[in-house]
Amino acid sequence: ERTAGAMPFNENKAGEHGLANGHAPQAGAHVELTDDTAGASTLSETISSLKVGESQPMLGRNANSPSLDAVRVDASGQTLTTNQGVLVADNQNSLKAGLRGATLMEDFILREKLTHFDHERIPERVVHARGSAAHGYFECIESLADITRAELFAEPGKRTPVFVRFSTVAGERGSADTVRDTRGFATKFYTDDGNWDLVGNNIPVFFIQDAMKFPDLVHAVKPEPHHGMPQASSAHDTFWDFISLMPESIHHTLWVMSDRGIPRSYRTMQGFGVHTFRFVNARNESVFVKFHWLPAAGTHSLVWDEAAKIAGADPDFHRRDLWESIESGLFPEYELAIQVFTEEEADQFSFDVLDATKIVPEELVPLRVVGRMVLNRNPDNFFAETEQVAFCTAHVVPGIEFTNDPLLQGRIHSYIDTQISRLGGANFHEIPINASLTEVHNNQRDGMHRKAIHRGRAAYEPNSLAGGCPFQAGPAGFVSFPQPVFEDKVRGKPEKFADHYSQAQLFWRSQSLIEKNHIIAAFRFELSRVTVGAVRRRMVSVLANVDAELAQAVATGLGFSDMPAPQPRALAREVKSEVDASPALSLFARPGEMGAAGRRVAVLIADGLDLKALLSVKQAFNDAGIIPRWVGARLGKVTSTDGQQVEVETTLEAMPSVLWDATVVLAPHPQVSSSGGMGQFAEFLRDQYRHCKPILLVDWAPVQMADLGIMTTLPNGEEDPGLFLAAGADALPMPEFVEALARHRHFERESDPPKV
Ligand code: HDE
Repeated sequence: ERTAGAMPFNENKAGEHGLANGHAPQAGAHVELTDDTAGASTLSETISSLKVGESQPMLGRNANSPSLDAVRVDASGQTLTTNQGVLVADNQNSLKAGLRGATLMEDFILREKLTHFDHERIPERVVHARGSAAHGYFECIESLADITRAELFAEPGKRTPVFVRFSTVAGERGSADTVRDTRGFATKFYTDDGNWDLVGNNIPVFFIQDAMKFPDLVHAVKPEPHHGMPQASSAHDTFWDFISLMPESIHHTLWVMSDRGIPRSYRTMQGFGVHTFRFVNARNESVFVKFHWLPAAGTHSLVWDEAAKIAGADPDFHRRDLWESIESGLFPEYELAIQVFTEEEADQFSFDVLDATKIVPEELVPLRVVGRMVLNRNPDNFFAETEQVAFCTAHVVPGIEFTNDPLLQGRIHSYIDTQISRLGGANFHEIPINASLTEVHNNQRDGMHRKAIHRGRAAYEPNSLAGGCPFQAGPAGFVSFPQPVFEDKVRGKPEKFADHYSQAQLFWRSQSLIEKNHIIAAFRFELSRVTVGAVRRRMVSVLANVDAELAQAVATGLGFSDMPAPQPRALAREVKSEVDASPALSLFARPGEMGAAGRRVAVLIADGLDLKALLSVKQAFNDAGIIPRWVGARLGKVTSTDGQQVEVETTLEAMPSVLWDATVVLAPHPQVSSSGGMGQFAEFLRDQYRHCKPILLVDWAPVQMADLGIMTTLPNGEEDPGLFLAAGADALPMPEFVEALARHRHFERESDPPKV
């Protein structure tokens, strides 16, 4: 029975059951968050590893754009309102005809809340749906005024705000980060002359040559339409059916089957503009240009078994890595390099520079580093910024122009078009993350969600009623390069486009043995998932045109009893590349200048750990910018040999082996086994070993490792350069271990199939 004034069921919700005085909910109380580590008495307070990735991005003025600052909202200390600004008294209960009665139509507060919720989702991007982004700046380090009038390249030291979004191509918005795929690398430069979007990828060539084929490609790689599978994977029939019938795609396919398709981090992959673009200077002279992003952290990748396991252990692996490195102050950095050549030079190349399935080898036209980009701030809100950002290849500024690349020409249309449906109308440029820093003045008006309030009555040009404003800029504005055009209207391709193999061969020849083995294994995996035998054979017949050994190895891997004949080529004559091999195409060509900084190391602890060793490890890692965490079998505390307690920060279960770049085991074998987690410890170490990561074991005997199946020597009898055994805290080989970590992986121990 209800009695006025009786205690409500839930003390925190006084209005529940309508028992509060006169049905009036109490005024909300502001609750201060407490830090639950305050007052902690264990040693972890002083020796906890570097904590990164708190939920709130770093504060500070938005370095990018005042338009973002103007719309940043912070509800701290504020009272709840409706969208009309009316204070909400009760956010727990709908308005009812009596406590057990029906909800009233009149409840505009409930209806507003539900209606807004019902419309929270927008269509995801048709490709590149899964992505993560960051703010930062681009800094010019060499004036390019002689070749382009683009003002962001005008003088050394000039900084331009940027917003960069990285993505996978095929997966849906909630798919895993580490799947095998090309990665998007899209940069919006908020220049003083308007926005320039460089919408690139981490692979310098594309699958197809003509925009006409893009919907076919995407339909082939996306989940098959009848059952909606597989998610975020190219390992299925329709993809390989299409690819094996489209030999122009083989060059890109080799890249994505290489370890470039499974990067370690967005910080460790290159970016490419892919197409040939045009620079135009103030004298209206033009050169061709290709854009390259070179990561300061070097180019590093995962191994396939690891990537597949990470997809389960932490589908947000790359998103988290980007977020946490920015929060911890280890800002991702890239150099911008360009390749510049004239139209006359391009005409002499063995390939067509308008063909996006071809690179310009660095050995033919060297890279020139002209700027650097630093990503130093996480977005405040994923939806408002990362989801709503609209990259369009049509967004160019004076001095940067398109070429006739038929893929690029199609993109100029496609991106704006897709934003109109994705972002709900033609005014997406007004969404703060998309707004240019320069003022926008034109006679475009109205449409869904128009934000600008235009004054005056003349929305046409020419006009006299508004004094002719806004008036056209003439030569100060965007003037298209006057390229002569004098040919027949035609559907077709130039002859050089028909050479599908010479650059695929160049790529293959330029790979190290390790990389070649990984490519073979990737083809084997993907094609093993293909259920139609004829598609598998057709694909091998394409590979036979690239390299006989490659084709044979894949055929053997697929259990073929005979080799299919090479697929007939579109171009009968052999094309000789300008260079025999391009060392720059190897992933190992650019280890980066940051050493091991930013790598994550699991420090496995259990009772009986040596505290002195732990402190030395921590010091060495701090000095090298390496991020350690104390990992145990269970959360709680472990006791060191001298009776001190150390708090376990995460567990073998919560953060399994694949999430770490290396491991240090600080407790001796018997303690590790008795900590109750030996099964997980063994699995953890085996995966570290199998994925070729550095391992340091303190106070372990080789025989104890052998029990886990871990060899201390390589198959050829030499010492494993990534495996360290140390006797006690005074003998820790920290410089050597850090060096081994900087080498990233020790593929010398790899075997196919794996021994461990
Ligand atoms: Fe895209 N692409 N693309 N693409 N693309 C999109 O635009 C398209 C191509 C790339 O983080 C879409 O806003 C066509 C090459 C990136 O928001 C869409 C063709 C390259 C991103 C679209 C291509 C790219 C996209 C989907 C062939 C590397 C993500 C949603 C003519 C140079 C940008 C959207 C972001 C996104 C169309 C080919 C890179 C549908 C028609 C080549 C990085 O407009």
